[in-house]
Amino acid sequence: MTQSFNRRIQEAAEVSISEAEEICFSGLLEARGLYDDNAQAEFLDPLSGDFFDPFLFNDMLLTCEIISESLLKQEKIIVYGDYDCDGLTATAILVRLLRKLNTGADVDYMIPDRLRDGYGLNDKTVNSLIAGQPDLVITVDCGINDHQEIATLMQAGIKVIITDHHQPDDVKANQALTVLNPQLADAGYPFTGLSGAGVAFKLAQALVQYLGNDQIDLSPALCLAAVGTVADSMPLESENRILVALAISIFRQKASLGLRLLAEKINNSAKIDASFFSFSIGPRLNAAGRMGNITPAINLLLSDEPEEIEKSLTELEELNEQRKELEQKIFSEAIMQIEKMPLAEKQHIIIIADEKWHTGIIGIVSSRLVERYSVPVITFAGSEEGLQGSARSVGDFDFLAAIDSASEYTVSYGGHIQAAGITVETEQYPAFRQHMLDYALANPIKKSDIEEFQYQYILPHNILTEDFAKRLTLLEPYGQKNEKPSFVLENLKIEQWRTVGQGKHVSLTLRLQDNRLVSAIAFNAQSFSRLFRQNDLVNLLLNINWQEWNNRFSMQLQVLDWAVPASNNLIWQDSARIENIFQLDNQQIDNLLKMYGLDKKQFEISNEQIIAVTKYIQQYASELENGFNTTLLARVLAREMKLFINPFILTRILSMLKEIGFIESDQIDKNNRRIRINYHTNTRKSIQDTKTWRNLNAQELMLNVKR
Ligand SMILES: [Mn+2]
Repeated sequence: MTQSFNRRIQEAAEVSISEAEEICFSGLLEARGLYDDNAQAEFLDPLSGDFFDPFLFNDMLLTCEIISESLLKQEKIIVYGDYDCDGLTATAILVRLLRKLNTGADVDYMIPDRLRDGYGLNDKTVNSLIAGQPDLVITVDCGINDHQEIATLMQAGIKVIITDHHQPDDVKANQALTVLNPQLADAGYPFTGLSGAGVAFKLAQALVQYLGNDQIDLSPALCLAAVGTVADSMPLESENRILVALAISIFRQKASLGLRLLAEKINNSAKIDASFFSFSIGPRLNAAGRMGNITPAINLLLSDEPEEIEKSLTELEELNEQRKELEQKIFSEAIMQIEKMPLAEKQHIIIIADEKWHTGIIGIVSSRLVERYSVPVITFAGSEEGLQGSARSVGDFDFLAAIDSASEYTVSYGGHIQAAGITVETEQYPAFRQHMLDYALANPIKKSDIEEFQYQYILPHNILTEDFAKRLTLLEPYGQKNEKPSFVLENLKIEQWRTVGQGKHVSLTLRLQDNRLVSAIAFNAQSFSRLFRQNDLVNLLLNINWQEWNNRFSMQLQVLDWAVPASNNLIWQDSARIENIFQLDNQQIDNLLKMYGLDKKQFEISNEQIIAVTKYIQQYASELENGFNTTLLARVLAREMKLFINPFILTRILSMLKEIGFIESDQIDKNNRRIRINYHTNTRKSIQDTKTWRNLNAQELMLNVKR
């Protein structure tokens, strides 16, 4: 998709700016699978889109009949939810509506405790449900695979309705009266991407219609459903796109008072968008469940009393602070563990455990570790059954398949390719860990950032205008299946740069090929300042944002990644090719010299170079351990150590240092590798005893190294 986009963009270079922008923009729509004009128009105007009829669910009519009868008979109804953001908002949607209908029915809810009960129904929660003697239980965001528990409830004379959006394992085993789940093959519903809160919202729509209760405003329910949808990472396409876009447009006015006050407290002037739901509201609501005290979160969503809401807000903020502190503590302890590990135990997967860690936090810690180390991670904490782990993947690594292969060591596990939960007995942990290390070694992740980089949209400089930035906002709200587009701009000249935010970020002024100046920000870009200097050319991967500041909108470029543009020196430009030929020719340089007319001097290695590389590795050991681009490192060395060096020479020196046991090293992909100083070897060979030295010396490439 991107390749054809880039081809079209090259054609666009021949036409006027407005035509080029047109081609570019429709390319972005096509990349979203939107080809014909109607589909594109619908996508660009989600606010006038229509919801699907909720009665398309085969079970919807019967569900409404059962609930309506229960309401009329003033029965006791319990909504059984979940402790995460989706489950909480789903619970709130139904409880609020059923109470609002005000038939005298006793409407209550129950949410399992994340730390004590875990997700869904189990013996314990079923017993306390039965003890409450309800007439009707409606599950939200859970229940689809709890066959035994549902059967027990039904045998106890309790009517059960399941609403859920998780993948069903065995439809026939289900004994509930009705099931609303868009994932069921015979659900009858045209869109499978609803969240738990989305399904609850469809039920709310249907009930209001069924009861002929038009005066009930479903806007608060819509906003709750949107928060649940985004927080649960559901695809923002089809009905979800309409739902989220609508909710964003009315949120500050029509969301329930609790949500509105929460948003105000977080940031009174923040732009309400999908990322506000996922990064600001979601984590705060989730903090309650993680810390084992769901009350303030659900009260916040259910209440319309300002005082009660204020109290819940304060408690929720406290829980969120506690969560953050605990997260930081576990995260730094995890890093300390990882730093001490030998490279082999962390280069393809990281598995760490501490019985003292908190099971409510390990999921976030795993995610942060994935971000830092770019490998799949499982973080384990102590639990009743031994160790409970949370797995987060990266690239194409399939966690479910990985854990499947180690199932003999587990008590239980579940989840999907990207994220999974695992429980193992403490005695089985070492075997489980070793199995997973072996598995990851045999099935390494294929995706690398650098390869990704090549598959982004390459944007001609003249299209980068405020108009274009503004137009891109039509693609919002961004989220799953509708990611914010990132663009590559090639050969930008660094006119000026300075560090901001206590040296953590870099603010750049860049000159475009048409001579205009634009500014960009690179967050957490400490290494950028060592890699580039004023007047350097750079290729940047960036987001084009249209941002409001003091009631004024402007274009803001956010740098996501950078690379050195191709130069005309082959050793620098295509070090991977040089390397390839060198290896194919049995590590002889004759062919290279002949084929490309290169100068032999460029391949000669001196003592000074070896010493400089060694010093540099010692100084920046921890950084290099996380991976680096060989070409970039060669350039840094050349500049900082004031030294002639290139990627070829650097690679040879690294080989020698590996062969004498000074470093361990592995290749991430053709341009990137990781190295680690090997502090444990005390029987080091001398450089001259290495295979690499002997080979290069035989070709008269080793200079002034004393024998
Ligand atoms: Mn959910």
